[in-house]
Amino acid sequence: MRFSYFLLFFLSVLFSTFILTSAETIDHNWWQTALIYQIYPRSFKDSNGDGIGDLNGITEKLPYLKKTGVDAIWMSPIFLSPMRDIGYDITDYREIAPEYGNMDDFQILVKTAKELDIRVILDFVPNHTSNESDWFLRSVRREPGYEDYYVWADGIPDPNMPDVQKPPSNWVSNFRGSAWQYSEERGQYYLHQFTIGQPDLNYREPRVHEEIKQVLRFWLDQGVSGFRVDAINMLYEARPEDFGGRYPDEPRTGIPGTTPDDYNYLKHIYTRNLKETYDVVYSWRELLNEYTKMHGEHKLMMTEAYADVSDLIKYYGNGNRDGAVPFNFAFLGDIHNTSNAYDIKLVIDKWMTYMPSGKTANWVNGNHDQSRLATRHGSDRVDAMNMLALMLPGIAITYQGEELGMTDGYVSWQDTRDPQACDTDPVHYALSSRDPERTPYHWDSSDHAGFSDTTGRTWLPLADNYVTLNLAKQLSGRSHYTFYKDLASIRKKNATRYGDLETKAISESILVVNRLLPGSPGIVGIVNLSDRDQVVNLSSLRLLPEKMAVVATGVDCSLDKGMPLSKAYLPISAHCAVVFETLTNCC
Ligand SMILES: *[C@@H]1O[C@H](CO)[C@@H](O)[C@H](O)[C@H]1NC(C)=O
Ligand SMILES: *[C@@H]1O[C@H](CO)[C@@H](O)[C@H](O)[C@H]1NC(C)=O
Ligand SMILES: *[C@@H]1O[C@H](CO)[C@@H](O)[C@H](O)[C@H]1NC(C)=O
Ligand SMILES: *[C@@H]1O[C@H](CO)[C@@H](O)[C@H](O)[C@H]1NC(C)=O
Ligand SMILES: CC(=O)N[C@H]1CO[C@H](CO)[C@@H](O)[C@@H]1O
Ligand SMILES: CC(=O)N[C@H]1CO[C@H](CO)[C@@H](O)[C@@H]1O
Repeated sequence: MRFSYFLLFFLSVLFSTFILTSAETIDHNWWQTALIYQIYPRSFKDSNGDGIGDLNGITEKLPYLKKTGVDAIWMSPIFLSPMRDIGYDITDYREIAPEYGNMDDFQILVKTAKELDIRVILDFVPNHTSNESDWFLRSVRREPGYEDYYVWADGIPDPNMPDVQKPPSNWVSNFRGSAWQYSEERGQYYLHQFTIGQPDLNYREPRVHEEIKQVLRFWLDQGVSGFRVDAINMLYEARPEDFGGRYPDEPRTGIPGTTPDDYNYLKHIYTRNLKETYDVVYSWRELLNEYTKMHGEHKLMMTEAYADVSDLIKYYGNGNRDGAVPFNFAFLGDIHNTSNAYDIKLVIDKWMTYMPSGKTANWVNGNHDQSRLATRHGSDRVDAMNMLALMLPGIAITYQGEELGMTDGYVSWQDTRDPQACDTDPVHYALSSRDPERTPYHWDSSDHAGFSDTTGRTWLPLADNYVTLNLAKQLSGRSHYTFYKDLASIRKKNATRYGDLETKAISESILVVNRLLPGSPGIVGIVNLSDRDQVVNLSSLRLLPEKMAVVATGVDCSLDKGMPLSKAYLPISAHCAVVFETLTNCC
C-alpha cells in the first residue's frame, strides 16, 4: 500500500517534469501574428511543362517565399479530383491529384518547408465529395454502413402528374438549378449545394464524422500545421424530422430579377449557418489539440464562411470550447474603390469590436474566389490595402500575386474552366467567372511568364500584362513587392506583433494605423487615398514619440526610406502608403 503511494508520487513528479519540459518547447503562438500566403497550386509554378502548376513547383519557390517573409503557406486543394470544380470536388481525401504530383513530392515539400521554418496548411473541403468518390458509389448501392453517408431523400409526388416525382424541396444549388439530383440506381434524390458532381456529405451520420476525423489525422501525421476549412457554414441542413417528415422549402428573397433557378432567389435559412456547425468545429479543434504536444506546435484551423460578423465570431469558441479562426472577409466585401478613410476605419473597428477578447484577428485581402486587389480597388490602392492587412494585429493572409498587384486576366468563353461560369452562357459567363483571378503567377517576362516552359498552352491563359507586371521587375527599386517585403519585415517587430492598435481617420482620405508598445519604438502606417498631396500633423497622438523615420514606402510615395521627420509635419503624396518607426521608445 505504502509502496504504491510512493510509486504514485514518483510517477506524478516524473509526469509533471515531462509536461514542464515539453511546455517549453511547444510553439503555441507562431500563428497569432503569422503572414500566411495562399497558393493556388494549379497557377503557381509548373515544374514539368504540362501547363499546370504542381507541388514540385511550389517546393522550388519556397526559398523565395521565405525571403519575402512568409510564415506559412496554405494550398488550395491538391487532392485527387475529377476537377469539375478545380479540386473542390474530391474523390479521395488521402490521395494527391496526379497532375500536382504524388505523396513523395508532398513529403519533400513539407520537409523543405520545415527546414525553412515555413508551416504548411492544407485546404480541407468537408461539405461534399466528388460523385466519383468510393464513399458515394457505395452509398448509391446502399452498401451496409454507407447508406446514410450522403443526404438522400425521396421525391415528392406531383398531384397533377402521378408518375412524376418532384425534388424533396425547393432548395437551389450555388451553381443554379435544383440542389437535388435524382439517382436512378438508388431511386432517391441526393443533395448537392454545389455542382451535380459534388454530393453533400451527411454530418448527421456519426460514421461520416469519424471518417472525416481520420482524414484530419492522416494529414496531421504527415506534419501539416493546420487546415483551412472550406465553406464551413453549409455542413448542415434542417432535419425533416423537425418539419413533418420532409425537407422544408426555403422562403423567397424577393430580389428583383431572380428566377427560381438562381441561388439568390431563396433565403437560405435551412441550409446555412445551422448551430450544429459550431459543435463540429469545436470537436475538430479538440482533435487538433491532441497533436500540439506531440508535434511541439499549435495546429491552426481557419474557417471559411460568408456570413454576418455575429455568426462568424461564434467559430472562435463559445466560452467552454475553443474553436477556429474565422476568416475575416470584410476587406473583400465591405471595402470598395470608393471607400474613404472613415469607411475603412469602421470596417477595421467592427471586427475588433465583435471579436471576443483574447482571440486573434485576421485580415484577408484576396483569394481564388475574388477579383484581384488591383482590379477591385485600382492599382493605386494596392499598397494601401497590403499595408493595412500587414500592419493590423493578428494574422495577415495574402493570395498569390497580390504582393505584385497582379490584375485579373482576360479569359475567353472558350478558355473558361470555372464551373460557376461554364454553367451560364457565352454572353454572361464573365459575371460569374472566377478564372480571371486564377490566371498563372507572373514570375518574369519570359514565355508563359516563367510559370511554365510548356510548348503547348497553360491551363488558363496568362494575363497579358505579365511582360511589364512581374516579380523579376519588382525585385528591386520602388515596387509593390519591395514595399510588401518591407512590411513583412516590419511585421516582425514587437510593436507590430504585440502593440496596442489605434486607427484614426484624420480626414476623408488620410487613414492612420498606430501600433504602440511600451518599451519599443512605435510603428505608424499612413495612407493617403486621394490624388492630392497633403501634410499630416499627428500631434494629437500624444503617446506617439515626436521623431520618426521612414521604414517602408509604397510606389506612389515621394518620401525615401531612412528620412527623419517630425510627427507634426508629415508630407504624404497622393495615393502614398508609408510606414514610420519612431526614433525613441514609446510611451
Ligand atoms: C458525376 O456527375 C457528373 C456531372 O457533374 C456526371 O457527368 C457523371 O456521370 C457523374 N459520375 C458518376 C460516377 O455518377
Ligand atoms: C471601381 O469599382 C467599380 C465596380 O467594381 C468598377 O466598375 C470601377 O472600374 C472601379 N474603378 C477603379 C478606378 O478601379
Ligand atoms: C520583443 O519582445 C520579446 C518578448 O517580450 C523580448 O524578449 C525581446 O527582447 C523584444 N525585442 C525587442 C527588440 O525589444
Ligand atoms: C500640429 O498640430 C498642433 C496642435 O495639434 C499644433 O500646435 C502645431 O503647430 C501643428 N504643427 C504644424 C507643423 O502644423
Ligand atoms: C463546404 C464546402 O465544401 N464548400 C465548398 C463546397 O464546395 C464548393 C464547390 O466545391 C466550394 O466552392 C465551396 O467552397
Ligand atoms: C494626398 C492628399 O493628401 N491628398 C489628399 C490627401 O488627403 C487629404 C485629405 O482629404 C486631401 O485633402 C488631400 O488633398
